[in-house]
Amino acid sequence: MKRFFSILLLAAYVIFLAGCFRDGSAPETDTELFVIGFSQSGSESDWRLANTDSMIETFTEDKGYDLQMENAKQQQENQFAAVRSFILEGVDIIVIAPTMEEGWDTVLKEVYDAGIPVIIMDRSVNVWNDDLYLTNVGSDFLGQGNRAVEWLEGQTEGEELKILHLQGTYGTTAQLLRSQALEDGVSAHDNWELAGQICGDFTEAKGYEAMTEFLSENTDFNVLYSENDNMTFGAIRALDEAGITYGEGGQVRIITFDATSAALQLCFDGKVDLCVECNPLQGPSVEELIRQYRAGEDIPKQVYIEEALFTKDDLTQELIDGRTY
Ligand code: GZL
Repeated sequence: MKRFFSILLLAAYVIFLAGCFRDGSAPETDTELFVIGFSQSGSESDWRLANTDSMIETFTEDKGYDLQMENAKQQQENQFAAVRSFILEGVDIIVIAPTMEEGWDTVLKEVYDAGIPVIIMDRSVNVWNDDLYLTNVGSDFLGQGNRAVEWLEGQTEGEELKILHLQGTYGTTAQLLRSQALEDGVSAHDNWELAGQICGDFTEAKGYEAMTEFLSENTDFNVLYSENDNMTFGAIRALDEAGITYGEGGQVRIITFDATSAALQLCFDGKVDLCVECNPLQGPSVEELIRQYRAGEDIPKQVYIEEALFTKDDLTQELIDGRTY
């Protein structure tokens, strides 16, 4: 009789164990990867490609991460779809490099209700309640623009300035705040005026198209304030075709944002007057914030990345060659 109950007990134990692995998945172990759903806004610029590389190089499997990246091709709807797929997948955290600032309330509420934390990287989102995300790590875009305006003030004491404003993708934080800084600067100087405001969508091709179209009607400006390097590269091509000189001793001073190595080289060669750095290497900062979150530490709602200004005097060929983007 005892033998019978032993067999019965053993049978019950075997059935119990089978139930633990019903779905065939292994039990949770400390070797399980931390899954990051990353919605990248696009591939529009050298800056963006470097930003993507920084995330891929930081969140590797041998460091315990499973980085699942979706590229939105600069379309916010694609980001919403990616975020919703991350919710369904039950990732451990979602990182978003947003296209536009507006429009995020609904999908971030869905993430919030699913209990998944969100880190906003690079630009910002404008939502009714910032509890919908853990933190925003990125650039101080208004500070970038204000430093560019201060530099221009210092370079052109009292000169009559006609500024052509080449803007990035409308509605992105980088465009909104870099534009605000210039518009505030123009309002504060009676001897400054905007020769025009055109949009290059942060790409070289559209920067070239927008500049070419503008130059067909107006060449009366002496400053180009271009909201990223790739648009600047396109604009320079259009200036060359129009026979307009720029940079050191040229008709047009050029201010450009991002400080990619190609732009720094133009600055060092006297073709561009000011490079305003916008640091794309944000993977390590995001990783540190994730570490703080997993450790239950307090996290600031806004974290700014260190950035600088470069003129020709600040540059050496060695510095440029040593840049990673
Ligand atoms: C800045 C980023 C901007 C870059 C552009 O953080 O949002 O978008 O300045 C990029 O190069 O397209």
